[in-house]
Amino acid sequence: MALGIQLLLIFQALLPLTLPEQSFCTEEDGGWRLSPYSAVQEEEQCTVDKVDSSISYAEFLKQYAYKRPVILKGITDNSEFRSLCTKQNLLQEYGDRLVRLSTANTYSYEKLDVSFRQYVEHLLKPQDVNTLGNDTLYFFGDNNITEWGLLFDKYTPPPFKIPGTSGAYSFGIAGSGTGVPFHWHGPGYSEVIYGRKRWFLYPPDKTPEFNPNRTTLSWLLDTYPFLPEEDRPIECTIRPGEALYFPDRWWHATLNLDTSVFISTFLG
Ligand SMILES: O=C(O)CCC(=O)C(=O)O
Repeated sequence: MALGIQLLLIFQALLPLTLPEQSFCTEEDGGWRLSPYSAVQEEEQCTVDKVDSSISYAEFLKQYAYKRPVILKGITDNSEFRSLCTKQNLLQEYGDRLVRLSTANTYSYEKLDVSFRQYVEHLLKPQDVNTLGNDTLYFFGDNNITEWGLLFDKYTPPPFKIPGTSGAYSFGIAGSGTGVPFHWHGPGYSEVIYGRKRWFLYPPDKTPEFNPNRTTLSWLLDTYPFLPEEDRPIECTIRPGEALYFPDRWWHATLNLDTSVFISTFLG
């Protein structure tokens, strides 16, 4: 690829994206969005199938459950859960509770316990492009079910289960530009309650090119633009009202385009 095109791709990826003004009222963003700019953009073309609530369970099992990712649109109503996840409400209910943060690298062994208020007021911020994943703290999962159970009871997961599995939740909140680099595990769903999350996926037999200690953001800027067409991931950005399903052992990496509140349902 010519150097000029490579520079243009990097420039485009860095170009701030102006969001529509209505996005900034607190009802729309639950009080979470910290900045009117997002450091990174949505993909040019979403390459994950999207289906609406007319899909049957039989069709889900046949077409997607064991074969490929899919985004289910409008399949559950989580408006009550969403109203409980505003910044003001969560700080009021959980501000003094401890949350466990993990580093945002593929093999994340470092953990840090801080109060939820300390996380929200001091650590929740946009990703610094020069900071490594193993030096970035991410709040996702490790949730104390006794403390967060009342909130999780109000969440309605996507209705389609994989036979022989049951669901376990991982809840998180993270700044724009943050995310988890490529990894894989069992099947599950991911939903954003506030914000947007860009997903990158590869089938189990196609190991992506990535550095496990670098952030998804640095992968997007340094690796993604130079991938030949056939090595590009399947990708899409999800927003509230959409649930992304990833099958067993599919590689995936995430990137929060805004400050995001999100929940995964792991089917194990
Ligand atoms: O939501 C995220 O940023 C991480 C989600 C993820 O990697 C997962 O659900 O396995």
